[in-house]
Amino acid sequence: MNEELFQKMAQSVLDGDSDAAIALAKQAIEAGIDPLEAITQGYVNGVNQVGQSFASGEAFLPELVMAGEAMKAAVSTLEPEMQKRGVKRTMLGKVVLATVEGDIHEIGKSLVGTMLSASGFQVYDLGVDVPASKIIAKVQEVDADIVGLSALLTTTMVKQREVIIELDKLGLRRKVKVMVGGAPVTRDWVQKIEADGTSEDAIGAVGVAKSLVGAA
Ligand code: B1M
Repeated sequence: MNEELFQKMAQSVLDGDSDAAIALAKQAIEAGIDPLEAITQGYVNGVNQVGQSFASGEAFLPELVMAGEAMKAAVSTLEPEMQKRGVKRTMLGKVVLATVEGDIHEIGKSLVGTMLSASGFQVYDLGVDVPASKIIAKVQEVDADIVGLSALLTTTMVKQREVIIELDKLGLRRKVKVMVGGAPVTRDWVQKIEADGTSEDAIGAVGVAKSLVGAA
């Protein structure tokens, strides 16, 4: 039964139908389905298919935009339920989170933020297309434990390195851990830029963040 709902969720994203995506999200909440499962087994399949069609030239930017909007609408609808289900404990640490400069992909970054905050981290989400200077200013302002940098484009991954270099120049690199993520990020890249951790998904990101603050 859940399978059927998950398929409809993927289809709503493929159709770029935000209303349907929201209605299905509400249906999932009423049925007691884990909201993260709805995202990963439902909507994400739709957005991945659109991404593939876009890469192969079968879909165009408007389809990509509409799929992104539908996905975003679904995640926003499910977000309060994710927060509710999170087991809040003592504050585990402060995380400054952003999608790097030049990159406007926000869905994965926001999902990571929601899961971190539902797990007990205080998250300062600076949004998308955020310059290194703004990220570092926030790290200093709130005395962050972790800075989380999302990048979805091969062309913007370099900005993750830029933040690390800037932190280093200011003598902050030892003080703050850097977690990077996003579809193009590989283990090799993480080693190359000397980041402290990465994860392929939002659940994994919570585990990595916990280990970075010694709470795992
Ligand atoms: Co864009 N886009 N896009 N896009 N888009 C990709 C990334 C792409 C792979 C599509 C493709 O060609 N197959 C491709 C990148 C190619 C590359 O560089 N390798 C691409 C392109 C080319 C572009 C444009 C350049 C298109 C154009 O204009 N010609 C343009 C760039 C704009 C810019 O940023 N400057 C563009 C624009 C857009 C939209 C705005 C239309 C829209 C985003 C809407 C929005 O966010 N509000 C969009 C979308 C939707 C996608 C795809 C289809 C889906 C991304 C997504 O939301 N996935 C994407 C293809 C794909 O990934 N399948 C694609 C769902 C989300 C839950 O997963 O973001 O991967 P994800 O996040 C995961 C993990 O990566 C990880 O956990 C998350 C949750 O599980 N994670 C972290 C992410 N951040 C993390 C941080 C961490 C830890 C884990 O620690 C800090």
